[in-house]
Amino acid sequence: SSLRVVYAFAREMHPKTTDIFIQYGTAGFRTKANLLEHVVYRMGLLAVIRSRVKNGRTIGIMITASHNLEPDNGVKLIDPDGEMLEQSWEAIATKLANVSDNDLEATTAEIIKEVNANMTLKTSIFIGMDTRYTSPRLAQAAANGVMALKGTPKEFGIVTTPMLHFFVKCRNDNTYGTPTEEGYYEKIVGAFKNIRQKLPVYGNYSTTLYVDGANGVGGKKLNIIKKTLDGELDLKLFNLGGNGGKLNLNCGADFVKVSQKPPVGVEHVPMQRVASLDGDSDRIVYYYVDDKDKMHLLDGDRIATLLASYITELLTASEAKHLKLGLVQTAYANGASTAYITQKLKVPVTCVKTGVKHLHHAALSYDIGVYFEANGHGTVIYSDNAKKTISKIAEEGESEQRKAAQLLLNFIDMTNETVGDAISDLFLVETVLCARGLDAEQWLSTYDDLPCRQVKVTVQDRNVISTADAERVCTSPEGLQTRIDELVAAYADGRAFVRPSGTEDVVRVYAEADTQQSADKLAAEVSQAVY
Ligand code: 16G
Ligand code: ZN
Repeated sequence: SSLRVVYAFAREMHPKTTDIFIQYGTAGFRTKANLLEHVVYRMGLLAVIRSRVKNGRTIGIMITASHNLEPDNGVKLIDPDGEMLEQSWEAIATKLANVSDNDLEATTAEIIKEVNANMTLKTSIFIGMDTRYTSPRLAQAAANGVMALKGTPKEFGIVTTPMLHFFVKCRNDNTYGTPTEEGYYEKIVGAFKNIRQKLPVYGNYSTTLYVDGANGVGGKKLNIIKKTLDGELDLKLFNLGGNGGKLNLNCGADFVKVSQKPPVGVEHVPMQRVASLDGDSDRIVYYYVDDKDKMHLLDGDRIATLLASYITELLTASEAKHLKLGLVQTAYANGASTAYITQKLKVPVTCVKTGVKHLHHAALSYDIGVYFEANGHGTVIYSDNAKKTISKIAEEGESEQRKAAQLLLNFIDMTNETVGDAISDLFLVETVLCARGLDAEQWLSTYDDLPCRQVKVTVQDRNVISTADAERVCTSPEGLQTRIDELVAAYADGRAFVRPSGTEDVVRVYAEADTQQSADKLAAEVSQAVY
């Protein structure tokens, strides 16, 4: 049969050359790039099957290893509404990725039967990639997999991860936008310009923004956007991948957040706010360096509180207060941010397990759900009911109400609701800072973060650690949680937890306390207990 030819082709073109087991983790498959070609080819096959289970709606394949260093790469699938692949399919993906070349044909047939895919449906698969030198070859393997099952691949070349999510969503729901890079700029940057016309610059807000592009794709795209801006924002871009700058190396959002140090490659002007993106541009954190050379971090928690408080203000002004706004965080959220949100902003908070899919899912239960990981991945999602209500007020409300609702509509358009998006989030943050006339120091002064420390511990088998209650409680090995409780009890404002990483073979330890010294010490003690 023609499928026979397909599998013979796979063996020749994209053979499985390793016996190392690979798992579809928190953000897809991720490992050394040279171990991935057969995996990506097979994800091409799986994307077509997935699309045919979804009535031929478009599925996305993104080639990226996000904030990891250059030698790594990865692949993840995007579901029709621009969301992460449905969790129940992760096991199917893992199975398909690990079978031998000899068993590929039978396993593919089995999966098709199991999920009941109608293989006669026409299907198009969107493929995007980050800037890694191994990405084009992997994107080609994905396209070959798609064609092998008679799907039509559409390659977008180098795009940010959130752009590909946006394209997939638009392709399946044209009311959301146009599935092209231009369509993305038109919607998101267009809304930003629109809102700037309504909210003039005032107070301490300055339109100058420095950006650390992590030598990845996000900076390159901001360079395109920069040319279309007309004084609304004066972007000064660093780490764009030239001058020998290496992807994510000592720069980018993950480096800044975890090491609590400013990135290399960025010119530092005291008090100047800087936005730092990660390698595929789905994370963003802000920071500034003060006149004593001390760095101050404004992480995902800060961005979440800033956005939530502004949306609340607009909801009140538009008298749409009955819409329920809520915030979703993980255990990594700084305790001070949670206290601020619940006590000062009076916004309900849900805590979930690490990983965007968990946050996104929990955010769906609010009319307006703001979700952010402390590491800078997050967005805002609006229910149909919320959008309808706000649109109606924007048309029919009293003058002041109408104005607020119209701003809110622009705010919604600026938001990439499919997934956390550094570029979209950057425009959202800049809008709120401008609306409130804030500089970075004032933004930081909203509340005081508790000093914290993150470390990783290498153990023989990270899977001996299990957790419950959104990773805040360690349920095995026995006795570890009791030990952590004892250690924590010795510190003022102490809190700590351990969890197995979903992306690396390590155990992660997080600790916070009233001073940096204490947080560091607590983290070290808990690490010791993990060994
Ligand atoms: C992935 C997740 C990110 C999470 C991180 C945790 C997505 C798109 N990305 O990068 O949300 O914070 O994993 O990594 O879900 P860890 O399990 O190694 O700590
Ligand atoms: Zn990323």
